[in-house]
Amino acid sequence: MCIPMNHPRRESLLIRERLVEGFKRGLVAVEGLIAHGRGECFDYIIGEKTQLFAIKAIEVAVAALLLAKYPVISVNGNTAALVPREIIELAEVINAKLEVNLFYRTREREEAIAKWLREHGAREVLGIGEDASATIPELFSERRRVSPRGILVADVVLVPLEDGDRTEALRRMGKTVIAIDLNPLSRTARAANITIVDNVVRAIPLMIEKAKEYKVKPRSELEEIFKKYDNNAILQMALKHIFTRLGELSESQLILYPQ
Ligand code: PTJ
Repeated sequence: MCIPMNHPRRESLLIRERLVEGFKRGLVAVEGLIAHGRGECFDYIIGEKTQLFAIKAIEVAVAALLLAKYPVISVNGNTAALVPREIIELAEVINAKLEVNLFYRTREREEAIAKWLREHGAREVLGIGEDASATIPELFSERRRVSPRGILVADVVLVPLEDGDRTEALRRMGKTVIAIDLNPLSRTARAANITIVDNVVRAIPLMIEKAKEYKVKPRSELEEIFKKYDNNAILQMALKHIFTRLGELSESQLILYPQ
């Protein structure tokens, strides 16, 4: 698909194309295309830029990941299609494991995602086939199947683009959950310990940058950053931003051309 260089929605359309390409490669579930549309809508409303509430959450998320004994990044179809190189780099910088975990799990798709990640430089990808032999208690979706070397034993789990019930189940297991979700009202966003309300394509590169910066900080400083955090305040900030932005827009000139 050729998108003209001067198309006013070029960036957004290019991201959409990555999803479509991922779908054609067997990485993205058909439902993943719908989920992306929901995300696009929230991104439009937020202003398609990383806002302060996301930056604050990113800082704390990175501190939590660097403090973790056993951090794991959970990868689904959309994340693999949108930011394959970036999640691998993030995993390397913070020394985390990568685990494929799918809501619409099929053997073909988990293997296609693992292959895709390996082609992008991943050395180890957990959660494929028999490796997903452990179970998250009280969870009935396919997401319950996890690796005993990965999410099962992780203390901090990063879940980009999640569906809420697993976040809640992981919290019940005592894990720290970091979500990236453009919808500040989703169950995932509300159940996570730390919610980054931003597009995964912007959030992950910023997390890599922050992780490189924070890696040299003493643990005590990272602990201080983590301890002070209030996720409810961050979600409130995100909603207030949407509210204010829509309020301002509703009083501005919206038509592009005079009648
Ligand atoms: O690959 P699978 O089988 O694990 O399936 C993945 C999807 C995303 C289809 C599955 O987890 C799902 O159905 O998710 P939901 O319940 O639709 O939730 C996805 C959330 O991610 C929604 O709140 C969207 O607003 C949000 N979202 C969509 N695209 C992005 C996003 N958040 C951040 N960045 C995005 N690019």
